[in-house]
Amino acid sequence: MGFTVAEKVIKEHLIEGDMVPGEEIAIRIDQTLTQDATGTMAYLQFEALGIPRVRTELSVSYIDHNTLQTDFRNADDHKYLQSIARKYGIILSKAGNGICHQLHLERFAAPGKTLLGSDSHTPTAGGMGSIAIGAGGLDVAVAMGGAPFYMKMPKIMGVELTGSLPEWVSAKDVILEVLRRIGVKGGLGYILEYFGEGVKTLSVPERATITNMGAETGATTSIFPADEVTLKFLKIQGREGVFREIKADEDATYDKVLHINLSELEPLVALPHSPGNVVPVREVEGLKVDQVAIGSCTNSSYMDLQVVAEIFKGRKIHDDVYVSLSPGSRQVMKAITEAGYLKDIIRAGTRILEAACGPCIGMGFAPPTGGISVRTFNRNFEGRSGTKDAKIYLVSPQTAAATAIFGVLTDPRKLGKAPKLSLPDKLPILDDLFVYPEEDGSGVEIYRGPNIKPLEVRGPLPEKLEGEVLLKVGDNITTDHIMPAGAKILPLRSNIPAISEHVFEIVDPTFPKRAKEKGGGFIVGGENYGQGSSREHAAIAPMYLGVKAVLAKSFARIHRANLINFGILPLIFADPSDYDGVEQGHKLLIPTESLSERMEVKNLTTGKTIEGLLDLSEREMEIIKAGGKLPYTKRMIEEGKY
Ligand code: MIC
Ligand code: SF4
Repeated sequence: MGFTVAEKVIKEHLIEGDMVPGEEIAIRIDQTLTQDATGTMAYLQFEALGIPRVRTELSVSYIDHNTLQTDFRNADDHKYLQSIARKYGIILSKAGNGICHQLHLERFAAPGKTLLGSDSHTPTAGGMGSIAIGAGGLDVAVAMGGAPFYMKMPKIMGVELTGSLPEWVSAKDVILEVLRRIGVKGGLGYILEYFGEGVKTLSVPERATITNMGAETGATTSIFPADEVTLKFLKIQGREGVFREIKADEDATYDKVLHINLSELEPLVALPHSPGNVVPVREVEGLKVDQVAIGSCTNSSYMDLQVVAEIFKGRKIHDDVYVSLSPGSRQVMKAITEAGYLKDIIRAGTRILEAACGPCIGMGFAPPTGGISVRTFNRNFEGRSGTKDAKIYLVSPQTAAATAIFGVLTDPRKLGKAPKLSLPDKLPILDDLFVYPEEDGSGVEIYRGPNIKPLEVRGPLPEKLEGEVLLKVGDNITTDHIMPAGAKILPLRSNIPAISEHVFEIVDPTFPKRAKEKGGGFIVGGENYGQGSSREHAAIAPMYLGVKAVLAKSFARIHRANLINFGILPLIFADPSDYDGVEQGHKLLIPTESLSERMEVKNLTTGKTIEGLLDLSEREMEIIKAGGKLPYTKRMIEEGKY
């Protein structure tokens, strides 16, 4: 039987286990990436492992999430990251260089490589034919130390593309269509692999838009084949040397197949507050908007900005609308400048922001009270924009630009003939904001500002877990709910005691105080608990507040791994209807002398005992018993197993 593209790359990197869906496998990691907001913690953990130098082929530390430097804390973190990179053999991408995923695609991603990144949109590099997976910072730290990455072998969902995109319809609409069909949980346990005649009609950056936002389906990653289109993009980047063709075998089979005829697609929009809430733009056309934000790792490549410029040419942004643009990288910025597009964007009235994540992570450009913001981004979770009651609509650059002109949500097909878009034969290569490490970093002093606090580690698992249900929440709780980001909270990413004061802030601001008063306790959640960002702070800060277990109907992949990594039990209701019988304030007792697949959860308030499933591999059980992955990995290193 033949192999799919994903299976081929996994097979080449397989270290342990069988490639049977659902079984635990370990793969070798060639490349890692971190970004500043998850990176400080990842590198503190890497330091704690005591390894003198990274053992990957390539590790890059990007500074792109928090670049505001509103005070010493953020600037200190950047200096810390730079000193770490010099010492341990990591390439540093300085603030202002661009967004990690866009830069990695341009300068480092390669067909057939494995990439582990401490950011959930790491699958962007799947557009290049890499197996690129998002994970918590600790998993990335361990991979930098040369250890394999463990995961359950995913099933493969083939997405067959036929036809070609009509005018005004873009790659963003393709991934919105996938989300419309399978929703924010539909990719759980899968790799989305694109195949079919339509694939060759999409450039690498367009493919990357699709694999990037595949994260919103809950998929482990998404991947495209590496073909002549990939080679063309690599040539533009002066990197054709890393090309190799990777195509699925003729007789490859998929566990499930979605068919999408590109020719039948139309402009789509994800309505608040979920990327899975997708409808055609024409159904909500006419909605008055306050803001349009263009950029993010989903839509800030050359062609995305080219189309915005073409639409803005000779036009003016509507008086009632503010428009921002955060370019994906300096390469893109320079290219649109040289092509003359930037002047059309500026003349129309756009506010040009830095090449960074910016408004996507709530770093400025927050909408007004109750505001409507139309964005080319990938997430529209409640409160993420910085304004709790704002409503965010996710669209393509085409729809965003048309909306900016008319001041109301607009189907871009209204604009008449669409401009022709294409990648130029050459893009400017600007590698000068990458700082390369010292040959021998042993003498480099690590810079540590006063905001960097020591790591918090949980001790070994006690014989029983006892306490109150501190909070009960519903389905699809995101890590933005658990551990919000934004300009106020991001500077605290290297200071767990301080950041823990903001846990669940937008759900229940009394949570941290109550958790501390009660000496910790439990959280009860619904389906897909912890979807979204990879931020391990959504596990570390609750751990710091004494959270012992989360009892939910189901978990999102990265957050589940983060809970285990920090010694918090992820329990699944064996009978989902038991969710209704556990309320906030109930006292629970979970005997933990021995861990097994089925755990007793005694509700001391109601007197009822229910069952919680502990769906952990043996290795994960050991991690929980050790009190988390850091003590576990240290032990493995001491025993010479890594
Ligand atoms: C996001 O898009 O939610 C982030 C901010 O990039 C996160 C990482 C973080 O919280 O630092 C992600 O996607 O993992
Ligand atoms: Fe940055 Fe937004 Fe992309 Fe996250 S989704 S990496 S915050 S641009």
